[in-house]
Amino acid sequence: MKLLYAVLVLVITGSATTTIYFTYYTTTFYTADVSQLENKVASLESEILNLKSSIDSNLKNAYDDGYSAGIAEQSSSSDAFSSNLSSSNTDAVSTITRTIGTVEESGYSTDCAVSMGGDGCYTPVTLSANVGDKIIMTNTDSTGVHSFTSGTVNGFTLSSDGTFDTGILMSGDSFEWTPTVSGEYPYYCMLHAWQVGTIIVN
Ligand SMILES: [Cu+2]
Repeated sequence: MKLLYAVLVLVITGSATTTIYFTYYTTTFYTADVSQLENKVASLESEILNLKSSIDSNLKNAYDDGYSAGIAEQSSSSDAFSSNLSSSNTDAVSTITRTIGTVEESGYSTDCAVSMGGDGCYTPVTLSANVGDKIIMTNTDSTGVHSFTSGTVNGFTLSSDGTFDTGILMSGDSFEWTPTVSGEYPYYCMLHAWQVGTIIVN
């Protein structure tokens, strides 16, 4: 009977001890696990926050870069646009350059004069042009000096009208005139009264 009692006590004590130990063990590990998990969650949350902030920052940088690139693109294309615009404007008033020269030795002889049966002492003796054209008058006669003076000659009387006047041009010198009004513009050489020409502006 004593033995049975002792066994019973042993069994109960053992069981209790096991239970207590098991409970302690479980609780300890459970607590440690929870604590570990909590740490892990906190660490993940912090990681997520960092990632979020990094994404925000990258997005902002990308937006800023894109915005700058967009502005640069827009401004370069607007430059291109305005340069196209101005070049097409230039095209619209496209300047045609026309030239008139003086006939070789036209200062020494009246032979070139139309009135003397020649083709004219300026070449071409009659120039057709349009308003806005660039007309370049050049003394192409290597032997003398001449002028292109707008106006008329009556005998030896020179009447300049002031529309244009190159003044005396040495051989090779040029003068540029752009007509702004259509009409017929006679001109002459102030040094050689037989030397006359006409510019017809349409
Ligand atoms: Cu002349």
